[in-house]
Amino acid sequence: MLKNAKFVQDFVDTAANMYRLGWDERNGGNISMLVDEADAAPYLDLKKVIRTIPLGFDAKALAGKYFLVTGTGKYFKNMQKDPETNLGFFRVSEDGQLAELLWGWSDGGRFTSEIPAHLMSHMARLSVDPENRIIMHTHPTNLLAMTYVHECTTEAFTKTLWQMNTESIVVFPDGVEVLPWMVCGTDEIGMATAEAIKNARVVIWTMHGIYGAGKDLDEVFGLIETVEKACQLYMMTQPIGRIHVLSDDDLRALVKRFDLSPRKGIID
Ligand code: 2HA
Ligand code: ZN
Repeated sequence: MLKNAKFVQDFVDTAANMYRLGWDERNGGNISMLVDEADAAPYLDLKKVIRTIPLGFDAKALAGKYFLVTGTGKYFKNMQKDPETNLGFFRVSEDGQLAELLWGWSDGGRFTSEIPAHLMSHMARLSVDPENRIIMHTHPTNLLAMTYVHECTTEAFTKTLWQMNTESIVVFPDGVEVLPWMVCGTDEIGMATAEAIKNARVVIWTMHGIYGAGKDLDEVFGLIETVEKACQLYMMTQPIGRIHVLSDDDLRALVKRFDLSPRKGIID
């Protein structure tokens, strides 16, 4: 049974933590994980396709690759209890048009409505980081709140988050890309996200949520957690008024201490 595989256990544990933090109300959020064939093979007959589901766009660059993905309409709250209904494991068909379902969505379900943004972001990240395995989308509360009160540009948002917490520039020296509000679940937002995620491992969807990318679940969860912490500090201090934030000199000292290559155009 695939649900006994460590990568499935880690996946549902991560989803449970995200739910616990209040990031994934109702069916909010979705995760996709690129899985090595060798990690799944001991648990599953990879020749046995349960059914095929049209992807709705061309994913030829991912042909033959395996993904574990959350289902559309499914709740993070229920993931641990019932992975086989809430998750699906599929291979992208040779022509890049279909998901070949090998396990999961046992109630007849299908992948998240955000599948274009997920698979297009996998393609984009793999082109700049061959180690990338995870794309994670969620709705952290303070991050969303901040998009209502802060200027929503990549430069302004990145600068503020770096100023709000010492950890920020260390954990995301590539900054955060910020997209304007767009209708979710479309190829258009998928393409915009994929384009942006080439420049940074974090993409913010104004008045909606965040996308994170990286090599494993802990890394991406930790990345989003750190962004959300900076947003929380911003929102907590906003009504009271700040008497200081990290200065450009402070940020430059962190760059030196941790030997970082920070995103250009923010502190110089
Ligand atoms: O449905 O978060 O963006 C889950 C979502 C859509
Ligand atoms: Zn969402």
